Amino acid sequence: MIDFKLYLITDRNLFNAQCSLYLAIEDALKAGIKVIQLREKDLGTRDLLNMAYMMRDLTEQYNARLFINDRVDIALAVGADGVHLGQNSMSARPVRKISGNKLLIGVSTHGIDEAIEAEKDGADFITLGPIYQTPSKLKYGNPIGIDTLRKVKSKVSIPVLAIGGIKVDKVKEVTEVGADGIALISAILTAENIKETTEEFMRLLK
Ligand code: TZP
Repeated sequence: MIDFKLYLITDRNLFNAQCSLYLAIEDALKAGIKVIQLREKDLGTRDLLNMAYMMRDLTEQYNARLFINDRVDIALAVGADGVHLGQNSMSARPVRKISGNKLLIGVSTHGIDEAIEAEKDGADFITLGPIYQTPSKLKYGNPIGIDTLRKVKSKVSIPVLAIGGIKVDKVKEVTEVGADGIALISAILTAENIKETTEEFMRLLK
């Protein structure tokens, strides 16, 4: 069951040292965030596995869920709660076959067709975006806008989390067109006060 509305995604490259990422994540957990996605695409398998164990320990301490981006094997190895699949990952159907009911499955989507496809494949929820301009447009593509979010919401029944350029002042706009929650990186991880910013997002999403 998807009972979270705020999905925080890691990016250790925003920090000078890896330990700063853990401290940042811990601040967000202290504020009460209930799910973290480990997404470190440029790491080799062994390093990613080690990070996944550390994140599993940390999230467990705060009774929060852990998702692993793309890597079903690592998600299963560390006892994560879920896996988050990109458009180049294995699709949800074979992942379900491998993982049975051990993992929740999130899928990154960028438009209506991908959203419908992800639902058909058996995803538990999707992220949809980038809704707004993100810090790295090259990496995440052009913004798809609020209208696409509205249309996707009318086409799929699994939860849709809006992603991409979401700051505190955008929460109202995306939830008004039906977003079930939001997913983000920089608004929390680069905040001056991570705990207070996380609390503010949680309050707005209540
Ligand atoms: N997928 C679509 S946009 C995005 C991802 C992973 C990046 C979101 O980062 P931010 O900093 O919250 O805009």
